[in-house]
Amino acid sequence: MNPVIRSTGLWHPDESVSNDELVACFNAYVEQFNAEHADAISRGTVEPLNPSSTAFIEKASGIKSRYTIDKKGVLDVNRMRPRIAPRPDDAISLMAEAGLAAAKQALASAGRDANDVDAVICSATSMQRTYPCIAIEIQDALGIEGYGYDMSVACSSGTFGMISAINMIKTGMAKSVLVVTPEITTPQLNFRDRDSHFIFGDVAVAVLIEAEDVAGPAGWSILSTRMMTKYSNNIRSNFGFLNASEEPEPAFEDRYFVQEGRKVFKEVCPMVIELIQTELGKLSLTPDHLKRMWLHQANINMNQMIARKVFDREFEDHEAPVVLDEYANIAGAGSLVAFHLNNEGFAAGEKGLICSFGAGYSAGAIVLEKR
Ligand code: CO8
Repeated sequence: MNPVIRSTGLWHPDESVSNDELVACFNAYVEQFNAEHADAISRGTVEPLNPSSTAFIEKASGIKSRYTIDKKGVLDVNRMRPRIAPRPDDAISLMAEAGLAAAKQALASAGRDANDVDAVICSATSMQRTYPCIAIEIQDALGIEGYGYDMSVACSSGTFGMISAINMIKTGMAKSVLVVTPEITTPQLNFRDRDSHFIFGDVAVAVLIEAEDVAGPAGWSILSTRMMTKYSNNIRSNFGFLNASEEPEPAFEDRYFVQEGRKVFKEVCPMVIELIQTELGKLSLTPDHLKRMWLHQANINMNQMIARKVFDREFEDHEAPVVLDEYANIAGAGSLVAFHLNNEGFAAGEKGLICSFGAGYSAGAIVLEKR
């Protein structure tokens, strides 16, 4: 059966942190650290920390703000990480709550309820816990029969999750699948690291994928899908449940996101350009057949380079829309949030491409046609 993207939904926290606010906190931390270690710094045994700047962040990344689940904790110079209240085991988890809000919006905009959905996939960079699955929690909260499972492929979590759902529909395993990507990234970010403290934000996005013979909003046909991975250590987190048994115990800092940003930039851009060109070639399409590309949202300069090379010309903003100015890097949700917020104005037959890329390395492409 042919799969159709029927609808999407979005959730983000109420609170947003501007670059100026983030930099003020970071620089207060730098001053505090340098004052506390003044003697060691003057002896040359401790390196002084350097301040961050809004101008650098905007130029290097294009990010202007990011949503976070707890602004107060992030901007508390003595804490610099969100504060999450523990919940009892019978309360819904934070990730499920975020995913649920996005899922409800996707279901409402397609006029669906729980009885219409066969399966839930929760696909995100990191899971709040390994079991029971966050997907099963969302399935239960919505009252969906059938099944749910979690999966994770870093920044390609959203597209790989969608492709899994697309294949379920194609093989007849399911008629309607909800893919939910809650990215609660700010607890994984080292807000004391000058190179990366500005990069990530919190969000959740959901996509409803159904068989085309199920009556509903026109939606989007899937012309092709592509998944690729290529091992790289340049974006890494060593966090996991084995940490508890590691001896010596790892430093807390080792458990956060780390990257070689320059190398990522240099290696991922050509990989993604080639992937998009190959995918279009397989469909005998040229880039001019694409009205829009919804790209992963990590860095404005990366997105501009990829779009310029793929279109082989200067392009208009609406041809490769940017949401990272407001949302920052939202990991596996980036290309899908760009799609959710910028998919109006397509006539039947017009085409677009969703493309994710990031840690792994991983990249996923889905070529769409408006029905
Ligand atoms: N303020 C002021 N100056 C700074 C700052 C700062 N905050 N940080 C660095 N600088 C300085 C450096 O010290 C350096 O100075 P100098 O030239 O004197 O040595 C200068 O600025 C340039 O530094 P960089 O070379 O590091 O700067 P870049 O221009 O390369 O920009 C970026 C850095 C923005 C990180 C850029 O390299 C980039 O975006 N690269 C791509 C990264 C990317 O796409 N990563 C994807 C990761 S996301 C992903 O896959 C998901 C992972 C899982 C999610 C986990 C959730 C937490």
